[in-house]
Amino acid sequence: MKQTILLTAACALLALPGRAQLQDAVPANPDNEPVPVHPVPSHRQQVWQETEFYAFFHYGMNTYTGVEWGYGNEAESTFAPTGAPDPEQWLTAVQAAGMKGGIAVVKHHDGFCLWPTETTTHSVKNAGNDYGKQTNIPRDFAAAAKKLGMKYGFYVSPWDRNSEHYGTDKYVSEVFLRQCAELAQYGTDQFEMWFDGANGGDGYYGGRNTTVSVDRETYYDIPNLRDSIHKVCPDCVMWGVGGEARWIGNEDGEAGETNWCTENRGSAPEKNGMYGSENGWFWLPGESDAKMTNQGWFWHDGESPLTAARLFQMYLETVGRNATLILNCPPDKSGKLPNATVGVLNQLGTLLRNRFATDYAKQATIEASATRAAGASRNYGTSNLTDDDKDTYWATDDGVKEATLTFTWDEAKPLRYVELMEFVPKGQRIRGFRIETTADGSTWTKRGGSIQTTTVGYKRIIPLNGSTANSYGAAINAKGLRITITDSKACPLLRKIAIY
Ligand code: FUL
Repeated sequence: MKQTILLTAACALLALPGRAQLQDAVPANPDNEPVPVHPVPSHRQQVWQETEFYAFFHYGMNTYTGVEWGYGNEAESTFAPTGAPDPEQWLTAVQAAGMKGGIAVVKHHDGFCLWPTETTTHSVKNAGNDYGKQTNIPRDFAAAAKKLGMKYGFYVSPWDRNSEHYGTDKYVSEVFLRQCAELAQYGTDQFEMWFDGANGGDGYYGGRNTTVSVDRETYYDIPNLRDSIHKVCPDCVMWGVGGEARWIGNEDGEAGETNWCTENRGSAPEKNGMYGSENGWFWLPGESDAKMTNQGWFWHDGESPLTAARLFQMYLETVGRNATLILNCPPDKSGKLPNATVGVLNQLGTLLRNRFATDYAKQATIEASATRAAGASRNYGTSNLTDDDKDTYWATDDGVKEATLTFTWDEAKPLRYVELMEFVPKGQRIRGFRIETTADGSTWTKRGGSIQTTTVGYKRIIPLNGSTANSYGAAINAKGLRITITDSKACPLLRKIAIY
């Protein structure tokens, strides 16, 4: 009955004389914009992906016990920093390396909370010294990030080996969800919450000393949690269990050369993490977590940082392969990053700045074999490739899935890298391309060695000499470089091309 009344009302509305005017007021597609290729990213996923390269800070009870996974029975007094933990020092050091933000572990699997939570006594409130008692990592981390103009987020472990309630509904509603809510008091502009996949197993559990198994898909009431977090923190991507970004699946800082931002949510991330799925139903971009030191996630005595050259290679194999890179930099017992770590982060920053200093695409004459017809207030010309505007892009007409972009210079330029970015708000499209250079203007040589030039996605960086490990060898001197898109799901849309 209700439906009949609604339908009748709708028919009456359609018959109103104003209807034709309404249609005229919204003409079809004045800007001749390409239709999206679904799935497409949400606004918060777009904002998140722009962060590209950020830090992980594993610091907490394990820093003082020397283990990677605390059992949950550690005395609170064991947390006794030898100085005041200093998130501003952490973030300043990673900013120098070119990182745009960071995620601080505020509770690991051992359950010890690095802020004065109301949900448990297992927190800094009962730490072993004054430095410990005054510690409040989420508060100081968020404040430092805001001061430095960086993004921030928190890692709060769903698995809690300390809580007597773990495994029951009470843990979820009165401990875990409340902890997530408490963290929002330190800032609602968090860009990512890390919900780790390690869940359930043996632990102290308030003295039960037992094994608890949970089904992580259902136990944490994730849809409800996701909705509640988004109401308070609208740009916060929920990683992992939260289902908004996927684990690349190795912890080596290596994404697949072919890497789709699309995935089927049911697929085990462990299986397909490096590559995504070309025909995935969800926008689920990859994040690669990796360590910048040679031991665990937490600081261990005798640990040393990897070289800046190795970290640069990780950057090429993650950010340069359509993934984000979250690089772990563990503070030591003083609550600060050691000098050796800070030194390597500085060197990495210098490498990134120097190697991507001069963008020769901006000095080139650019010709396209095809360009989409302009609309009333938007054009799709090649100047959009080099204007540093993330909202403009070069495109071809609908149905044109192959095209060549040719960059030429009067004088030869020393070239090493090509960076490509698709305009992903309308979906990831490109599935094949080729890069060639010419020294004399007539003979073209394929570049990139045996690297698969399949997907582009948000960002792809191709070392022209074909090696991510030794990408900064002799430059290729060229008077021309051309990129041929050989296959695309629909007309290709490129937001940026840079040539270094
Ligand atoms: C894993 C955890 O179990 C490790 O301890 C670490 O936090 C890493 C980033 O994620 O799943």
